[in-house]
Amino acid sequence: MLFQLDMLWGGLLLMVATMSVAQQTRQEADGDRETLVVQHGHCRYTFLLPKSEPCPPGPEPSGDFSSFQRDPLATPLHPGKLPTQRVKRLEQALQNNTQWLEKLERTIKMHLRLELVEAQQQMVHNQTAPLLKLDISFLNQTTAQTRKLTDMEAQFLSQASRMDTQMLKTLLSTDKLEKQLLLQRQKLQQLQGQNSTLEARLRALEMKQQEELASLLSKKEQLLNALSRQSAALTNIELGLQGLRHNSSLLQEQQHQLRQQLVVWRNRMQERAKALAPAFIMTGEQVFQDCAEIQRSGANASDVYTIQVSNAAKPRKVFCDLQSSGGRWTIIQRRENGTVNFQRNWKDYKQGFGDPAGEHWLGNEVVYQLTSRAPYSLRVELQDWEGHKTYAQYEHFQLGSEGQLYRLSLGGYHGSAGRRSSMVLQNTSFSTFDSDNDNCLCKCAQVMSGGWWFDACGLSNLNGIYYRAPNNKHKMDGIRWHYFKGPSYSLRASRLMIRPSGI
Ligand SMILES: [Ca+2]
Repeated sequence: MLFQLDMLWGGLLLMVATMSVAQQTRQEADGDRETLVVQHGHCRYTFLLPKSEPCPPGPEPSGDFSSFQRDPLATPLHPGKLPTQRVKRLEQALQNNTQWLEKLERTIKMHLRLELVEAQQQMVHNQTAPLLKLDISFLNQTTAQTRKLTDMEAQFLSQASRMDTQMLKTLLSTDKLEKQLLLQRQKLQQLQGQNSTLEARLRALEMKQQEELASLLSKKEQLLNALSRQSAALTNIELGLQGLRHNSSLLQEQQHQLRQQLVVWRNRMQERAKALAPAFIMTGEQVFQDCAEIQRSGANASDVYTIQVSNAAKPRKVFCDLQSSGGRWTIIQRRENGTVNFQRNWKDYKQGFGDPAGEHWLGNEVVYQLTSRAPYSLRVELQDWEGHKTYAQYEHFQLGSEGQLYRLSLGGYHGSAGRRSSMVLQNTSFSTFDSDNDNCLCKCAQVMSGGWWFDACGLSNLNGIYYRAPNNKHKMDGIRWHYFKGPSYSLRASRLMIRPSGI
């Protein structure tokens, strides 16, 4: 019981404390109840309390708790029963107050909870904005960092891709080099094999050469012995020759005397031949094929004679040189003063033109007939404007027929007019300005003038234009012989003459 009283007083003290905290309190009386309104912050609390009745006089309690010792539900107490009734009322009042306090406590707790929730919400609201700002800032920083990382990753991937490509190329090149190395090794092995074979052959050759060298050395000793013997013999021969030279000088003197006698006899014979020459022509008893036959018949004077080639229709007058270089020459061409025009057509060169006693061309047809019946030699005599003379001689000379375009065939060249022939030796056809048979796309006879055995267009042309000194130089269409005076020097005189070979 005393415990319940303590609790009641505690609850009242709590209520008083609560009420003291309240900012505003209002009391209203309604019948046997009292309405108590408490303003706490924004909240207002209304309490319905039983109306208190006047308490019987008694000892006044001490302290400041007089207002809380009143029992609002107290009823008038009968004498004798006053303590018991009062206790019951107090117990009832306590019970009611206890219930009320519990209700009040629940209400307060509920409101406190609501306020707490609101306060938490407010706190959350107040703190959410800065947090959101922080989040956004952090998010922006994170995004920037993420971008940087993405860029770095892209760069890294790009570099990695490049390195992969380079590595792939390196691997390919390495593979290629390995293959080449393998091939080179195989070739090297083959070469080593060949080298060993060659070395073996070389050794065999060295052995053979050593044997031959030994043999040659022995032969050399034999030859040296023979040479010493021959040297001794030569010494004896030289001694004998010294004796013979004395006799030879005597013989030379006798030979010189004989030559002088021969010259005297030759001059006499020439004088006689000149005296008898008309008789050869006039008598007509003998027919001569060429000048060689004329000379063989006794004529010795170089002059114009008549010949009758076996296949020719009529006799021809020719100039015979019966004195130069053994004589017996039939002249077939002569240039000496430019009095005859050599710019002729094919027919003229075929039949011949000019005077046999002067400048003339004997004719391709008669030369063909002569050289086709017997082997002939050709001699070319040349003279420049400085007085130098030279010659070129061919031991074999023959012309083809007209059907063969008077094709030239030469051989056995020798002479002083150059170390090489200025005429093409074989298969060169004759050309004139109206018959182009040379080996040039051009027409050499028109470019070089005259008729000749042009090649393309060759190193000679003795039928070119006659140029007198000093206008004879730098002339491509003059009388040329390359290996005598060069390609553009026009000569002063020329002769072509033939005779049977073997004389
Ligand atoms: Ca031509």
